[in-house]
Amino acid sequence: MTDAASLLYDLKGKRVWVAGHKGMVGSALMRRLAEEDCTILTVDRGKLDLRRQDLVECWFNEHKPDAVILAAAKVGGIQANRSLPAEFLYDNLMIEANIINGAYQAGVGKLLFLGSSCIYPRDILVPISEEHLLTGPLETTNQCYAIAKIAGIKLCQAYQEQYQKNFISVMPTNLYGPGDNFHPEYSHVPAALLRRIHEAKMAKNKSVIVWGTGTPRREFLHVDDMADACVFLMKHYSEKGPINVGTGSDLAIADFVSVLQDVVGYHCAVEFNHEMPDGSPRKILDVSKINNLGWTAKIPIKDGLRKYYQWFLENIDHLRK
Ligand code: GFB
Repeated sequence: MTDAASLLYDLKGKRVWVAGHKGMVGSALMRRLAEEDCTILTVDRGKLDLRRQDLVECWFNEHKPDAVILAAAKVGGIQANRSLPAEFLYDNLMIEANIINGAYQAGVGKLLFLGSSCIYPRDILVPISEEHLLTGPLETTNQCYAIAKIAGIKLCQAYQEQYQKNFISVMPTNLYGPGDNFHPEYSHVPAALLRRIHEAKMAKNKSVIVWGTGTPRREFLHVDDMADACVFLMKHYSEKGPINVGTGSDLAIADFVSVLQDVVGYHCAVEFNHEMPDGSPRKILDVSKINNLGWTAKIPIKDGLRKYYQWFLENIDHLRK
């Protein structure tokens, strides 16, 4: 990592709460923060329901974190977003409102809120830069999730402006990696297709089903790169507006399938199911802002997907799904 930017927040000796430490991003943050000289705080979902304001406030009072990384969220792929809009809106609004306001009340010095690239308008020129927030209509399949995440960004911004709190928001592109959810319908596309191609290989099937037309393009970032970016931004970013994190390149879903077939070592025919949605046609992020601060993604997609498949095989008996 290049530390070209000046150090704005020192993690050394700090008590850092990783909210959502068992999720894919949260567990990558746990691995990455273990390299920093800080104390990591966590709490299990069974012990603290983040949707309950009173419980979240008590937790802050008792544990007194210096810093918070808000990686807890209700997340899922295109079909989960379409099927569960109430949970995607309600759970995410409650979690972020409770934690961001709780952090303000408890005098937390730094907070990083994780958003998503789906906050940006659907039909916008790519690569999408941070200024495009709220300049056009959202993609309908994940509108509720996007609105919740936009509310979180605005909440961080409002506490910055009104109370000079160092609360920042970070927008990752599509992520994949260890700890991903492999639910056959509700997962994101990397997990869904990795699993389906692997199962086709095991069953020696002649074809594999891929949703939509295969033409939408997506940018995929390994979650270890994402965790590294979060730690970098905790230290070096303190602006009011969101900052994008991605690789700077994307590929069509049809091409992504070929790469996954290489990785799994099984090339069969691909059947596109046009009944299923395509979602956003293209949403590659403009990552010049974070690149100019001195951070770039390091894990090439093929290497990342090979590691991902290896992890999948090693954990096949206890995957989240
Ligand atoms: O990761 P994903 O579900 O969500 O990817 P989004 C959806 C794209 O992959 C669509 C295609 O173009 C799908 O048609 N696809 C092909 C598949 N086969 C499959 C499959 O088996 N499963 C899935 N899930 N997709 C998400 C948002 O949008 O982006 C989230 O819904 C979040 O809320 C995430 O913001 C970053 O990329 O469309």
